Amino acid sequence: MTDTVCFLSPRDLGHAIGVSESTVKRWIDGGRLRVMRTPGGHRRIPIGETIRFIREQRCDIDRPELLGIEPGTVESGLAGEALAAPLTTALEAGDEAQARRLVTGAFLAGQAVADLGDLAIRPALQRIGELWRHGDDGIAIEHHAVQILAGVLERLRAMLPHPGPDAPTAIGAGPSGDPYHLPSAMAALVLAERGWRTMNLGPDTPRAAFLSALGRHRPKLAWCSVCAPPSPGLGDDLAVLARHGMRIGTRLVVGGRSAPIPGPEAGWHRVESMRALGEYGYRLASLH
Ligand code: B12
Repeated sequence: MTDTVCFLSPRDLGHAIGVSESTVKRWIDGGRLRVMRTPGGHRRIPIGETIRFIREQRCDIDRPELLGIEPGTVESGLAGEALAAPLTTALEAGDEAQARRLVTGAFLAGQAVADLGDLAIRPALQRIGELWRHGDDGIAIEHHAVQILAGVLERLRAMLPHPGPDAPTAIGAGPSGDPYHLPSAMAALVLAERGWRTMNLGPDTPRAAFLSALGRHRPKLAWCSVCAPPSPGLGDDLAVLARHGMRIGTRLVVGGRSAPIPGPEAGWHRVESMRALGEYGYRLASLH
């Protein structure tokens, strides 16, 4: 997998995507691919940069193993809503490898992480969520599906380019008492894909811990993912986070199935989907 491949030579990238070494060198010298140089002056392409280029240019991948990608990943050609049904089947069967291949294949084909979340992962889990009513089996399948997808998201993250030194920072979490792991992890990934340096504090994060992370890192953006039925203290928590954010220059956005509607003085924005978060993040990152 990609964690074993960190850099590629122009020759290996050429082989991986079916072009000549000199074509890759031309792309590098023309600034289309960023590289590091070895002490001997040879060009080496970081894997995150390689994947970025492949996704943006919609390159065919002839030799996935050269990129550390497992065989079968790039063949499904499914994206968006079309991915939801096979993904559901893979998750119901507990077929981790197939779930990984499907999601990673769509990602490599250029599908935005936000669309993977809104159009494929969300509906697949919606269907899985119907199963818990059918007893222990359903609950086991649901728990396993979350574990599988958490691993898949982790893998996608490892395929993104490292944020540059000037990348803005975003920090986020699920509020106290909210156990949902995937939505906040997905928000982090969506923003990372848009060039943010992200820090996901995860589910069930106490307000004081969230505040402390904001104070320490002074991010440009904070997200809160509210998926469990809102606790009585949630309104207060969001107000305190938003006020603190305003003092230190952090914008707070709130999303998720149970996100409340903000009042006129709330000081935070509600964002409806991962796609909208990606767009918001993109706009905010380009403001100086
Ligand atoms: C996995 C899961 C669990 C797991 C979570 C495990 C974990 N560690 O994450 C566990 C087992 C803990 C669990 C528990 C319960 N669950 Co549950 N769960 C689910 C399930 C199957 C998937 C949720 C999920 O992760 N979805 C994937 C994410 C990515 O999708 P999403 O949450 O829809 O988020 C999308 C948007 O909301 C948005 N978004 C989310 N966050 C953010 C943040 C920002 C900033 C932005 C911009 C956007 C955004 O983008 C996402 C992608 O489109 C749902 C089914 C469903 N329909 O969603 C049920 C579901 C939510 N659970 C439900 C229930 C009833 C429960 C329990 C009460 C069950 C019980 N009897 O114990 C408990 C309550 C827990 C609690 N404290 O509230 C019901 C809720 C019904 C309702 N009307 O509220 C659902 C809908 C299942 C069902 N069909 O009935 N659950």
